[in-house]
Amino acid sequence: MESKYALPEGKLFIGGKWVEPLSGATFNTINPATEEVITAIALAGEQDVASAVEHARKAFEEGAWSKLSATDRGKLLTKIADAIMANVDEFAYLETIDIGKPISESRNIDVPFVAELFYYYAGWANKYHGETIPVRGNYLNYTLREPLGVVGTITPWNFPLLLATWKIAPALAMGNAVVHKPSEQSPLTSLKLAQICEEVGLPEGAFNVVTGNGRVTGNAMIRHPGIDKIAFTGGTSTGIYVMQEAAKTLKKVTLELGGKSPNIVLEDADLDSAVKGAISGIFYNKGEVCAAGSRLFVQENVHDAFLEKLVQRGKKTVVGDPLDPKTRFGPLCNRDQLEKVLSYISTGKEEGAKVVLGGGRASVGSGKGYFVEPTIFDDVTNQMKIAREEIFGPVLSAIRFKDLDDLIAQANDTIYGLAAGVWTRDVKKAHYVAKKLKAGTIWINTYNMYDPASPFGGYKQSGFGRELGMHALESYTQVKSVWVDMNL
Ligand code: TXE
Repeated sequence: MESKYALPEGKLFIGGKWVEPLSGATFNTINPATEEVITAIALAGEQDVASAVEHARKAFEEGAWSKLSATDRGKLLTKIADAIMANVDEFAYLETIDIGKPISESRNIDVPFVAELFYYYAGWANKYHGETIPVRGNYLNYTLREPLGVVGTITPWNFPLLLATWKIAPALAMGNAVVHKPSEQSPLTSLKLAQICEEVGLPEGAFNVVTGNGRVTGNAMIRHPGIDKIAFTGGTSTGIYVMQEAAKTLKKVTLELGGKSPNIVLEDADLDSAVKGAISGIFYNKGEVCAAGSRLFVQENVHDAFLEKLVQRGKKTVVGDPLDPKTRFGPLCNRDQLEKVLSYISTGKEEGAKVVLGGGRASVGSGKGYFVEPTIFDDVTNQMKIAREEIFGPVLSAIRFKDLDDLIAQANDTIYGLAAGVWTRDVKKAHYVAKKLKAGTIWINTYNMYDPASPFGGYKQSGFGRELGMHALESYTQVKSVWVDMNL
């Protein structure tokens, strides 16, 4: 471990204990800013996953976890949130060295949001419940809202702890036990969360962490008959595979997948605000954001003026050391991602799009690290590969449109439907476009807004099921209808 912040090296967190993997296997996690090994991480095999599921099942059926009242579960989630904030610097540091996220974002946005989520779902623990229903005849009918059992969470590397918490917090709040697999690219903060759960006295087996890759650990999870639900965030092709495998044991599945979200500038927009929104919509978190506004639609009569302002502002996005508090743009998460993004940039050039900003690798400090320049393409058409496929990096494709009909047709012409932004001063047009777009979240005169209370999820191939807010609770519970004969 390259810092004073020590985690148990090469161990899994199962049944409330730190254990060596039965597989005997480990892998290294790499700092993308320096390309150095941070630490060895356990690679959980099939037996390890089976052991985690067994402990989770026990916690759910008969352990101390199963005996807690909903109110007490909520209190524990509050303690987790408090402990996260008490360790905010350590969490932020771990996230930043693991995936290159600027420390200003880890420290001020991601980790506090994680704590907020635990506070938010702590409040729901004793408030999402059944009802009595006025049925025909002299019968009492009521429903019990019950947890599903063991929930497997499989999460990506772009917002490691945050996206994991979107699942873990509501799952625990509703009384499920969780077996969590973070991405192999970003396991550190999930291990730290396990330490916190241990520290606050979460009953053993309620939360387990099995680190490892998709091929071994992930596969073992989606195939294990003892897991009742898989909550997944990741690439669309992986999501399709997860759903196919989960179908074999009829697991419930929620999928939050990729996107190619339109960020739309109408001719009457406040162009300066729209420029800021377009830049943060694509360069925030280095564009490694499922909801990134990667297709920028600009109405043709303001196109040239807008692009000029956009490029000027884009030039201010300086690539730097993610541990420097002033840095707003760090390295991509891993070498594969770097190569993928560079290859899309080459494709864009070959397709005839015009690079107006960036367009290559960036060099920071020693020259090591997976840095790429913030890149903007102009003269893109919606049919080009760079406008159709999720790049998952800081590459913006600017596309022109004539009028609202043309816009709606182009914006919806994608397999994805995760999010969209609309910039306009015309309130009627704003709501008209919001209604017409096929996407799970619409931002009007803003972008990338999230709150624990507001639902998030996809239309079309961006997945299904809603995370956050009370909508998430539905997918971590099931309803039992109970009938009582009241006839004397
Ligand atoms: O994602 P994966 P990767 C996209 C993005 C990126 C590409 C690949 O375009 O370039 O996906 O990234 C686990 N069974 N997104 O490889 O593979 C894996 O270990 C079970 C978009 O990181 O989808 C990790 O924990 N699990 C996305 C999680 O799935 C498996 C966010 C996500 O990994 C598995 C991330 C398997 N067979 C990537 N294979 C977004 N839009 O939010 C992998 N996993």
